[in-house]
Amino acid sequence: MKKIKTLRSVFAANDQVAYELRKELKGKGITFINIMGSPGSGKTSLIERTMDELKDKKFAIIEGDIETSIDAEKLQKKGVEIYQINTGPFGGDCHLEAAWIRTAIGEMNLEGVDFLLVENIGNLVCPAEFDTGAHINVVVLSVTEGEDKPLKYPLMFRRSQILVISKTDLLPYLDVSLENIVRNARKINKDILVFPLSVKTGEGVEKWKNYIKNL
Ligand SMILES: Nc1nc2c(ncn2[C@@H]2O[C@H](COP(=O)(O)OP(=O)(O)OP(=O)(O)O)[C@@H](O)[C@H]2O)c(=O)[nH]1
Ligand SMILES: [Mg+2]
Repeated sequence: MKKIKTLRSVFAANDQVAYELRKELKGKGITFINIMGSPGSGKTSLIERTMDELKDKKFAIIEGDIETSIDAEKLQKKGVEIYQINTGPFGGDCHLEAAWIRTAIGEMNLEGVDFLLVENIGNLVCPAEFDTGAHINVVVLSVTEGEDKPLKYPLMFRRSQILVISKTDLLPYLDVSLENIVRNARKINKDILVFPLSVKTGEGVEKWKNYIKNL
């Protein structure tokens, strides 16, 4: 019987593009950070704050959304090179793929850029399934999402090197402990680096900023 091609080949093709992209950007001295997390977890707010904190670094941004360019328009006000990928017209995929990033950067001016930040589509599952070509994967989990999310959505935490626990200013109003979120995340990925922070109060931002600055 003729072998039936499976989804494995789709991932293999994506992985090849991702591998080449990672190498190409490294050669240009650009660090590519893929920022993932649920809708509303605080990805755009983190990007905004990171750019505000590191004014001596040059950023380029790719915004992934199913519909609208609301986030891109917000970030564009900072005078940064920005590219919008909307998946809505192509079936509304809930993730970004390496080939789409490659197309985007082919149309962007990355001259002198230190960091390419990609805001992936708001989703705690699908974006983790596809290697975008990033050097670093970050998952942003807000405290309001609850302690159990690393256990319920493990792939995201397995694929991410960094966990940003956002909105820590809201902890006093919730039955959620930071320690339990970290413990659950480390059950899935014992090496994950954790940055609890609030862009509202600035708590924890200095540590995050220094980490990014020294990449
Ligand atoms: N209290 C508090 N609110 C925050 C913080 N960070 C973000 N928010 C709020 O959370 C909401 C969602 O933030 P966004 O940055 O838009 O979240 P997002 O992950 O980019 O959302 P999508 O792009 O729709 O997936 C906004 O109302 C922010 O003002 C924080 O540290 N503290
Ligand atoms: Mg956003």
